[in-house]
Amino acid sequence: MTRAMTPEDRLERMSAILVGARSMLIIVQNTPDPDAIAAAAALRELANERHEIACSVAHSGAVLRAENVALIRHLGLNTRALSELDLERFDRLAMVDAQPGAGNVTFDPTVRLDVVIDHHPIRRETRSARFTDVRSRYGATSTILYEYLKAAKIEVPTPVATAMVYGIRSDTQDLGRESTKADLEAFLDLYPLANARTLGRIVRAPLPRSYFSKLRIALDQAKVFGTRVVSFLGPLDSPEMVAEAADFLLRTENVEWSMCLAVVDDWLHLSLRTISREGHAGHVARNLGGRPRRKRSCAV
Ligand SMILES: [Mn+2]
Repeated sequence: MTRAMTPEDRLERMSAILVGARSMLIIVQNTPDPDAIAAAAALRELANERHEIACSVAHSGAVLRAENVALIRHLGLNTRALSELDLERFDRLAMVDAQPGAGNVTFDPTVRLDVVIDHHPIRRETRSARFTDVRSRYGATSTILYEYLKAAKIEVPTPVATAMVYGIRSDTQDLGRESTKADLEAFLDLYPLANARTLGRIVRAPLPRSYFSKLRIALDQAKVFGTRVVSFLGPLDSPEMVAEAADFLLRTENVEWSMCLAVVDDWLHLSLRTISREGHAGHVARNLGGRPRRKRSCAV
């Protein structure tokens, strides 16, 4: 019988892939959320401290949510546009909190990645990566990365700890949903290292007035059908309110599913949320998208 892999085993396996590199590009989903941003910062910390690898973080879309903009600024992360980068210039390519071929990341899945660390269900394209650690049981990728930092005995700097606490909190809805013992342990270890006041400022980052006018449209247009609430926001200049309104409307009494839609630059953006454990909102959203005849996008 083979012994289960320990965090130290995993660290050594990943280190074997990273050793000798001078530079690494860390790729995250098109519109990175707090967990993706924190996981990228944590991998950068590990690669930096343990291997002296200079890291860049890249994604394809724009970061629009005020909280995420504030988090990136706090970390001093210089995020780059993936399409403007020559991947050949980096010694290593990593992806965190996403996988090649997934709908939320615009990335050629035939490009071989060196490292993939994620907590979504494993994808076929991921298996060609040189090192993969995909644990779909986990509530957050930040939790997985924390195990590496701990195994490497790296003292997590305050901004990174603050980001990781936020990443775990937001992906698990304050540890109330889809979280495991590992998420709670990582949270409890990281919380004393984080800056709670800074986190409070990030979570409640100032919102532009346009946020409230879009929220008003979402609320005005919301229609409840039994246990479902649907809102079509019409044409918008940016898509972030689609997901925010879907989150917000899911709190409607007796509602189990929320769906918001908007048209941005000829793309139909759709966000689907459910409180149902068997709901599989991701699968449903993909089926709704159907075959792309015209431009479409699924922001799940
Ligand atoms: Mn995540």
